[in-house]
Amino acid sequence: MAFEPLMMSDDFDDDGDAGVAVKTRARTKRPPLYKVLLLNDDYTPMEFVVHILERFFGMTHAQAFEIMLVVHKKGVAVVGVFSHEIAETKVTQVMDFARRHQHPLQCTMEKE
Ligand code: TYC
Repeated sequence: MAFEPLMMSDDFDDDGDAGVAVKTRARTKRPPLYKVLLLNDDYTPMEFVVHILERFFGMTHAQAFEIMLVVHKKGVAVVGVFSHEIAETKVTQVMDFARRHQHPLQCTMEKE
């Protein structure tokens, strides 16, 4: 046949989008952050807590003393915010150090 009708399936846009270009934005989600919390107890010496805050959280003595007092008075304080891996490392470092010195200090993390 000289003029064979063109079938949709031969060539044309038959996917129902009428030729409209649609771009989906690649979603780059920031990873969640985690708060590291220090808990009060009746037995861990204040100076030991101050030392932990200096050693593992890079605080000056004055900052460390201030945060230690917040925990002592309020029961708990956020001592830093980190990626999941770093937060986990901080918690482990604090818990290991406290256990080695036989203090009952507790440190935990929670999603921000
Ligand atoms: N409450 C403790 C005391 O009186 C001091 C302390 C502060 C303990 C902060 C734990 O996370 C803590 N010796």
